Amino acid sequence: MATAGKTYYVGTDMNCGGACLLKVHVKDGVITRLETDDGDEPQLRNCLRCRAYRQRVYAPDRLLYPLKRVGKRGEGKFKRISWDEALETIAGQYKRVKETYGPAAMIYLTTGGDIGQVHNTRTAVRAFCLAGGCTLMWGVASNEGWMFACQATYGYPVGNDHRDLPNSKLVILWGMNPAVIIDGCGTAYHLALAREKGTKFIVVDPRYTDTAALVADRWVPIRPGTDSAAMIAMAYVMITENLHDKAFINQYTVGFDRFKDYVLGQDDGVPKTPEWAEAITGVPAQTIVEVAREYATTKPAALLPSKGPGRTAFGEQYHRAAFTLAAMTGNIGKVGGSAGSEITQRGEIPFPMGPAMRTGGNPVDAGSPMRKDALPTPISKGPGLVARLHNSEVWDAILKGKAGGYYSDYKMVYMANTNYLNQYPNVNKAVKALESLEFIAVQEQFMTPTAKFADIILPTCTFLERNDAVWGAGPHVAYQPKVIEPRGESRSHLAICEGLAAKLGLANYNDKTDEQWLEQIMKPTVPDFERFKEAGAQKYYGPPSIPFQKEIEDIENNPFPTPSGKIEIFSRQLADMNNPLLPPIPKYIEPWESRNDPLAKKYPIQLTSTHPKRRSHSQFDNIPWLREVDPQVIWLNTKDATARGIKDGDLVKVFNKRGKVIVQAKVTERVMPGVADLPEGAWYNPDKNGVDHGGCANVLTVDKRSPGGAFTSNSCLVQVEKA
Ligand SMILES: Nc1nc2c(c(=O)[nH]1)N[C@H]1C(S)=C(S)[C@@H](COP(=O)(O)OP(=O)(O)OC[C@H]3O[C@@H](n4cnc5c(=O)[nH]c(N)nc54)[C@H](O)[C@@H]3O)O[C@H]1N2
Ligand SMILES: Nc1nc2c(c(=O)[nH]1)N[C@H]1C(S)=C(S)[C@@H](COP(=O)(O)OP(=O)(O)OC[C@H]3O[C@@H](n4cnc5c(=O)[nH]c(N)nc54)[C@H](O)[C@@H]3O)O[C@H]1N2
Ligand SMILES: [Mo]
Repeated sequence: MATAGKTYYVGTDMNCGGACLLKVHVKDGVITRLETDDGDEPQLRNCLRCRAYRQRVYAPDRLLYPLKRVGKRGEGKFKRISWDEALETIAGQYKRVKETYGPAAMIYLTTGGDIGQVHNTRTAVRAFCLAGGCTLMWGVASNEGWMFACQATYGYPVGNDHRDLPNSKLVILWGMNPAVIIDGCGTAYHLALAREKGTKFIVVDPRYTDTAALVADRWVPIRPGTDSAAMIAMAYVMITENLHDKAFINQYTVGFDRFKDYVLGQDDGVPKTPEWAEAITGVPAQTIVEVAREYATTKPAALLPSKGPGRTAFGEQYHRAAFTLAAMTGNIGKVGGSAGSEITQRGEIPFPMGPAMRTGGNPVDAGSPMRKDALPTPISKGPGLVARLHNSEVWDAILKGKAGGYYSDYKMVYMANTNYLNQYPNVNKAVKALESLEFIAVQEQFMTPTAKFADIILPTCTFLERNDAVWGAGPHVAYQPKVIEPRGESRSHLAICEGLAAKLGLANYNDKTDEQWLEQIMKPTVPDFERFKEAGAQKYYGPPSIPFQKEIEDIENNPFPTPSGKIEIFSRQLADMNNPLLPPIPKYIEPWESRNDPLAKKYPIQLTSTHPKRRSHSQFDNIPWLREVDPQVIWLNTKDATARGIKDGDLVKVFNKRGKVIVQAKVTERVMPGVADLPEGAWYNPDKNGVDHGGCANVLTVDKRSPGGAFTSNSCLVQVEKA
């Protein structure tokens, strides 16, 4: 525990992917000041959100006591109750629902919150699995399309290591914005190092991002959801100009000829020329030709596609196309190259599992068959089960149940580490679904739009009020010491679930203190645990890890874990599914709600909802300093704004058939015409007519998953008018 005037180094975490290092000054049990890593380079420096964390810990609206709803769902009227009553009620409701409808009727919803080793989203999963099971989810909002594409192409998912950036002669940041997106602490620093070394940068993004402003030699604006068309046309240029690496393709891949037939139009009569792609993507054919030539002739070159463009209808095709280009240029497994994969890579650090990860299996999963469209790989084992609900389909499943073809009827929801109503598509449908449930429990730090629908709220403490550790893509591991006592009666995730487990009658839920767990988890990684605790972090300075290096250096002895042992440009597993929406080679498939959709006549603007600078999703939306720094606005191109009589700073109405949002407009050339961007995560704040004044993008998004499981928030048509 803190003594007066002490300083701690604390690994941070709020599902931004950072795990940066915060320097916390504590006096008399109170946090007095926050700074950041001031140790050796590369430093794990915090961004604006962590610098404002003191306002989060001491926020006047922190939830400090267990609460019971006394008003209507969504109204936000609650009264204080005891922990005993709160946990007793939840355990009683779970038992009732399980006995009346079966365990699948209880859905556990979660995303990230803090992803510590001891306190995380799995603590409640363990309790419910031991108590009889519950419905779990699949379809990670971040990158399910990427995961699917990795399984099909490489057999397992691997990201790129940002320490390798300065080794590239050319980097193509495809929808990647690391100046804002802290998905791996220090990526922007490594970008800057590469820039200093003379690496060339191309940024492909509908927006002129902060990253483009920082490093781009060339900005290529592209219509959302059309990236696979641009990539396939790049392949056309490489093939017809004989620029592809035939030796690499022959040695390491299977099925290139099938892809080539499609690209040249030999199988469907449509050659995928740059002109073909221009009509779809809005990128001039000449630009596609130039980028293709540059990527094919500069060695080594890293194509780094991010998750954003994959969060579209058929998003998995974009990832498959990127992997194919990386193979065609022979950049996979090479220093300074890339597998065309994401940039988050935790390198060589072991990632042992915390206590709550050991669920012992979910009885609901145990009885379930596999989905027909799940790949038969070990990674699909859980997520591929019919019993799992896709994150985009929860509201529909709650409203329709078995009658709608779902695995169960659903009666109860337990939510932890998520602002689910706000963060998943179609908020107006969510409201109806949550209103229809028999019981809702929420573990929260704040009265979020989701918490307002709870019957019972359990107050959770922040990472500064409990002991934990985090793994980061520095790469590094960081300690999270408890620097102050939990505020009010708030508790850690493990403590909450320990209490819940007791009420559920589980004797074996937990037999160790946080410290004992930590020591056990950390030992393989940090042999000198005491020194690690003092320093706050262990950083890895060695050479970058290169994805698939061992496979490429010696494929005979290190085959890819695919059926062919090679990189599968053509996937037999996908061919066997016989699903035209999951083709065996990467293809461009016209997304729903694209600009060619007949719906575009009524709703002509393509809406993206990017990840915000001042928030981690919806976290920090209520923090005054951050609201001041970066107000919630919709980016609108000057041309579109002028045509609608909208001026910079005007309030506008953004709407489609799913909902309506009133928000301020930022009129700018930094987003291409026909596209608008409303960052995700602003808190839903409806008036009595259900019109949102908070700027919540998911009021507008479609609750439909892509065939491979990708989240589709960036396939969304809207109209914008002056409010
Ligand atoms: N500051 C901050 N950092 C975060 C988070 C956060 O909330 N805030 N969240 C973290 C999490 S959990 C995740 S999953 C990652 C998400 O990381 P990303 O998915 O990379 O982030 P986004 O901002 O959604 O998208 C990145 C870029 O893609 C562009 N884009 C959108 N649609 C398309 C498209 O169809 N084609 C192309 N070419 N570009 C497109 C956007 O304009 C944006 O600049 O970020 C992590 N880091
Ligand atoms: N339209 C649109 N929607 C999106 C996205 C998008 O790009 N566009 N991105 C999606 C992605 S990639 C993701 S990962 C999801 C994120 O979706 P969520 O995880 O639902 O979003 P958060 O706002 O991070 O919500 C976490 C909540 O957990 C609470 N919480 C409870 N306990 C704790 C704790 O111990 N620690 C912390 N830190 N928080 C706690 C926080 O107060 C907060 O309300 O959103 C998805 N939604
Ligand atoms: Mo995410």
